[in-house]
Amino acid sequence: MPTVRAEPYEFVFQPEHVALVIVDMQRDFVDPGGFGEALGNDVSLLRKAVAPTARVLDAARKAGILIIHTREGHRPDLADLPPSKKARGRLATGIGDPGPMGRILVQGEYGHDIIDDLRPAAGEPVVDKPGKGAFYATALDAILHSRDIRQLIVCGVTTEVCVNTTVREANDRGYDCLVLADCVASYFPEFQRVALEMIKAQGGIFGWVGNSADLLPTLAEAKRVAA
Ligand code: C5J
Repeated sequence: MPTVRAEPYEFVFQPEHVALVIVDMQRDFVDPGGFGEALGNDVSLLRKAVAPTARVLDAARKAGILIIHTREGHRPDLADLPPSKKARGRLATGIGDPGPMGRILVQGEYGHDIIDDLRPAAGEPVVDKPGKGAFYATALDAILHSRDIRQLIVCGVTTEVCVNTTVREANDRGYDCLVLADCVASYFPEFQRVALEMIKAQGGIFGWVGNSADLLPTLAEAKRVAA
């Protein structure tokens, strides 16, 4: 079985049971001029994860492994937006309101969609999620079960919010997660560091932390085995 260098110890890679999950690489979080920037965040910190994630996405496609994209957002009628989430932050312009890229975090709006650099290909499931975790109120677990997936390679934003919540949900459901440190990002450098520490602490209490450079040769090898 191929292994990938990771912490707290090497990740044993099972090509036939692995999926790539790219969390919430949406314009409203990542692109200049979106909701994230309107909130005062420096989106260049998030954009650092785009190029390495694009390389992993390309390699995963070539290897033929399952690729899942997620998007945080809500129905246009906001029926799935909890009042608590709407009220949080006391924002003058918040979820559901007209924002710089359309209604903020509303399905079908320009800002809600995935950035051009990581656009899903035909056949790659896109999971729309109303919460921070990708398993809550979605079909993700069913999609993974139907393909006999047991391991997740995780990229996306933000490390301490939707990535961490998704990894914890996955861990409780029995999935092994390898989080790629250079393919996840936070608006807050300290949160990036600590969120990754939390995943790999205590013998990998929530999973493994590696990086794309160590995974890419294994993905290329997986392709050769499958070919
Ligand atoms: C946030 C996310 N940060 N995708 N969403 O609200 O992490």
